[in-house]
Amino acid sequence: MNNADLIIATLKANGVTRGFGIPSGNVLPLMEAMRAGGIEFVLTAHEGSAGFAADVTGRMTGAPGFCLATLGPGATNLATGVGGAFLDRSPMIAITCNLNTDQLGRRIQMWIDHHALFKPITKATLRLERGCVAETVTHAVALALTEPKGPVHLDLPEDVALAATNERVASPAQAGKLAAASDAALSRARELIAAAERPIAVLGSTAMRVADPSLLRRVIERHNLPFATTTMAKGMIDDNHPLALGCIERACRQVQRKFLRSADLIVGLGYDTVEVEYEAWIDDRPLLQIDIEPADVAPSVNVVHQVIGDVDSSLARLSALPAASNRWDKAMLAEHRRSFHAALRPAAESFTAHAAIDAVRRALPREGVLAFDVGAHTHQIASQWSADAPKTFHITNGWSSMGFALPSAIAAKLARPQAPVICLLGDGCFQMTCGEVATAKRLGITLPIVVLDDRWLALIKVKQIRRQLPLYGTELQAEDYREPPAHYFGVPARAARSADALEAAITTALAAEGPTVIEAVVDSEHYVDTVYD
Ligand SMILES: Cc1ncc(C[n+]2csc(CCOP(=O)(O)OP(=O)(O)O)c2C)c(N)n1
Ligand SMILES: [Mg+2]
Repeated sequence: MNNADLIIATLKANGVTRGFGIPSGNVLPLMEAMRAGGIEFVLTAHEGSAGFAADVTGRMTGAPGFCLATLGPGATNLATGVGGAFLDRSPMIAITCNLNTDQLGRRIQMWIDHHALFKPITKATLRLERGCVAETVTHAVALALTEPKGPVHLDLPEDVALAATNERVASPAQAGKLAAASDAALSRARELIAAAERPIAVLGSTAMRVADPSLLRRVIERHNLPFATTTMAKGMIDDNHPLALGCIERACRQVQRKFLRSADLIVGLGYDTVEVEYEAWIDDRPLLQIDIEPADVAPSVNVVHQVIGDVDSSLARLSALPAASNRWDKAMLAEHRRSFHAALRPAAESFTAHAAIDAVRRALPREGVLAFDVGAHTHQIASQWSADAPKTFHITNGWSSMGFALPSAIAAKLARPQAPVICLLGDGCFQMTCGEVATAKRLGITLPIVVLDDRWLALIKVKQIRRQLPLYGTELQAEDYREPPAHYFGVPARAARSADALEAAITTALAAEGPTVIEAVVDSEHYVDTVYD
């Protein structure tokens, strides 16, 4: 056994089943160990995509996602995906395969200091050295899985990869466990909730990672707490729940802000400010914060109490404390949902982006998974979509990088082959990442790839309009979209110019053997009203 075999055996013992990346000569020892050791290597078109795919694999499987790249430009490309796992807190092992040890630090083709590169975007960046490889990999896995979860980078010189080893595969890593919050902190939290007349809970991206999502629902129902979510927390409790208020700080955010400000207590439940700062929307409302760490807040935020510790433990105990009551009634909440959803869908004669998004929702079965991308469409999708189950709604909102949707959809489909999965992305994101259409083709996965063809980097166009700047440099294409090509890399492409045509095309694509590109030619003018209102 060489060290590359040992690394792969150790990752396998920790539940890793596949890794995403692009090889070079220096990567071949690790890839060969993957082939022989039974961890699937998935070739992507860009290392950034490998990072995003690993991020979503980590979110969906519970084991760290795994991505690998060569040195220098492979590492810098990979960094875009690794940064996502860092800010969005997904467990990940990212390995760069380097020159031989005696070449490190010299002026040699492709070499840069990987540890300096990865330091600001990982929980740790470690060098793999002979004699302590199993220990280092096991430590890296434990660290990646310990809250706050995140990426750990490992640098593997080629001579180390190829060196024979006597080390044994270590037993699976034990993730560290956060201390539980005190009982006193929880009873004070319960007192505040019980004293409030109009409390509202806001679920955020820490809540997305709780081990037992049903605890969130138990707390909400126990204390009759209306709840809103951030973009990433959608689906943790059914969006159609009678206490649901919908997503905040996305399309029609002013409607949501107004409602939130009618609360006399905001309960941040696993709310991570990386998605949006409290001060953006909370005004002077008192904040009860329940999370793994004290929130980063501006001095203006009125934090009245904090319950800091393992969130599963806090939720379990809060849901067992005596039920609180308040003045909310379900009819009021239902009326709020109705008016919010009406505002999101301004009437138009044309085929609007919002109508396209509703068509995608209708075509995707309830248990289906959506992976989507970053742009004005993100705002519209986040507010409009109804997510019914945990881990069915994948986006990056901490990192917010374009190019997330397609590799994430691929990873989601590989992680849950039985689930219908749809990729939904803007035309700008498609241009950035369309090489991954070939990846989906090679994998032979059923995957409708729905592109919202609005001819603009619409989010930035909206910002130009808001700032009264001329539209400059944000138009992707001056002429109207024509028919799409017959195929991209052998993947059939279709156009959809109405909601019905889109729904039908997706239904067909979900029954096809491989991926399908569906270009929805939409009018996104309404973003000027609905996005950043
Ligand atoms: C890697 C990266 N580059 C730039 C941005 C800034 N940005 C955010 S959204 C966006 C436009 C995306 O365009 P498109 O995919 O067409 O979506 P639309 O806004 O039209 O819905 C840009 C350039 C980003 N978030 N990530
Ligand atoms: Mg666009």
